[in-house]
Amino acid sequence: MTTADAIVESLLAHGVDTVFGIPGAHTYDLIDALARRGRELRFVTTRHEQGAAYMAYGYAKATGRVGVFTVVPGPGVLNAGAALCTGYGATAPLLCLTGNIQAHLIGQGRGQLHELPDQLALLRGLTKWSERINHPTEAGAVMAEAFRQLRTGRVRPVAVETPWNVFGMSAEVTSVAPAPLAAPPAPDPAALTNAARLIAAARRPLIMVGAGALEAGAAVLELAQLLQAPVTAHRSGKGIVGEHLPYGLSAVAAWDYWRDCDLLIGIGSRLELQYLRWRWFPQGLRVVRVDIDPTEMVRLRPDVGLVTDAAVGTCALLEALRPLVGTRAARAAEFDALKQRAHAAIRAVQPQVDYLEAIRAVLPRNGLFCEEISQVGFAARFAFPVYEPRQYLTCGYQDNLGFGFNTALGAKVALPERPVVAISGDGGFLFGVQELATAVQHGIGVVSIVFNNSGYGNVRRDQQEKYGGRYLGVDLRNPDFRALAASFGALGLRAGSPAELHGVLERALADGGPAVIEVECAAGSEASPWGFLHPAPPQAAPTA
Ligand SMILES: Cc1ncc(C[n+]2csc(CCOP(=O)(O)OP(=O)(O)O)c2C)c(N)n1
Repeated sequence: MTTADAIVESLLAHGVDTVFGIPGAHTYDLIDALARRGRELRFVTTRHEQGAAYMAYGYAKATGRVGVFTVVPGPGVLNAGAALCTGYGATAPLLCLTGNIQAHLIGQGRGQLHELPDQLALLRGLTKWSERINHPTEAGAVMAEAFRQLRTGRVRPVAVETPWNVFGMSAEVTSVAPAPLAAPPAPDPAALTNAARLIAAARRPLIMVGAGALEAGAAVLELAQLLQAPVTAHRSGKGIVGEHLPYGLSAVAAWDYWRDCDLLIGIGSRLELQYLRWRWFPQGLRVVRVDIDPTEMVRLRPDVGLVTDAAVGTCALLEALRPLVGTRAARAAEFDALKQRAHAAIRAVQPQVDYLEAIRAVLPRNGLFCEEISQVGFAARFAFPVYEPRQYLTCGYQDNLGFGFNTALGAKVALPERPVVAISGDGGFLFGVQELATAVQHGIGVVSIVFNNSGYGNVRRDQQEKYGGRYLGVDLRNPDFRALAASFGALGLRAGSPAELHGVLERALADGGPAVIEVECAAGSEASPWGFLHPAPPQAAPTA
């Protein structure tokens, strides 16, 4: 078997069905091996490596399965870099397959095609784990380790590089089978007892969930019911306990509750909302964390930490708590009042909230919504309710422009039967607009809503508020978005108000193909969402 064949056989053995990417000389043997297995493995060619990597990210985030992409070494890897760091920050199982220059030339600096001084070091700086396949006999084991890394511990991208002349080299390949996976660590019994005691004694606990809890929804809901405690999320954990349920609180409603909270239970979450955004803590607050990553317990030390998988840890807590906690009086009415107050308060963020309500009204309950850093995207984090985990696709802490539309395409490739809507500003949309060609070529029916305020609106507001209105680099002269979409062969539409967007979005979703809807907003006309993302401390100004 050649190395390239062994890599492809390994992908199949690990259940991969789609590879995103762009071919190039170094990876021709890999591309040909993929072509020979074209019936089992779909290849989605993109127009930029950033697109390939974000699509793999969207595929992974929408499903929890490994998202695979292949790019040429050097510039191809660098072009994919923003998506790799997004995947690193936002807990995505991404596999990057790339090449390198010929094995005997690596590290010599002779200026070979696509050469980087030390590509493997670069990849290791962007991933959880990266390795080189030096010979076909190593291929099965390296790939199995890549998948083991993707499926154990904290989920983060990995990369495998193969020198140009090694892809086509043949040898006896003994196995491409998956490696056995170790069970997640069981929670420490003493810590479990301490955590249960703390939790049982708390009067007003708050449960905070993040991307690490995406598969723990049922257990988290049971914990919320047992404790009569609300559950909140910032962006990655949205939908784990949906806001349509009594216990699911938006971040704005949760901030209201936070004033009198006495225990924070973080499950699979970095607690960015509380420690970086709210930055105010009720007196005497205790913290219990459940996280698979032991370094989290050192970075942000809780009163009690359980190093384990989110579902395993939450189930263990439930078992330990049941004998300690009787039946508690339902607090649904109290939570409902918080929801109503939050709903009324966020209505000030216009026109974003009205547009988000129009989208929510049209997008079916099983639909996926992909945010992007923009005035509407920021508001979506607290004003766009979702019903299930993996329905709200986010870039996590990178907050990187350009991730949205391309990520939504990958999600739609993974889940073609589900409606997928991506929102962005005019700035962010043009970071990845070339993938409209991919959408049309491969029939990927994402509906993109572009809120056009003729500029990098968020920066414009910052320059206005913090730099006396000395604007630089924020005004954008845009294309005609309808004509742009049409030139690619996509549907181009326009909406001038939330009511109009309602009908236009219905039409675009019914059409089923790729569509771009432009929504014009006057420059600087959007209310700031930041008061809700970084609320003022309660003493200074009570929450809205
Ligand atoms: C990759 C990347 N480059 C630059 C930025 C800095 N940045 C943050 S918001 C923003 C403006 C976004 O403009 P637009 O997409 O039009 O959305 P708007 O704020 O106008 O709604 C910029 C440039 C970023 N977040 N990510």
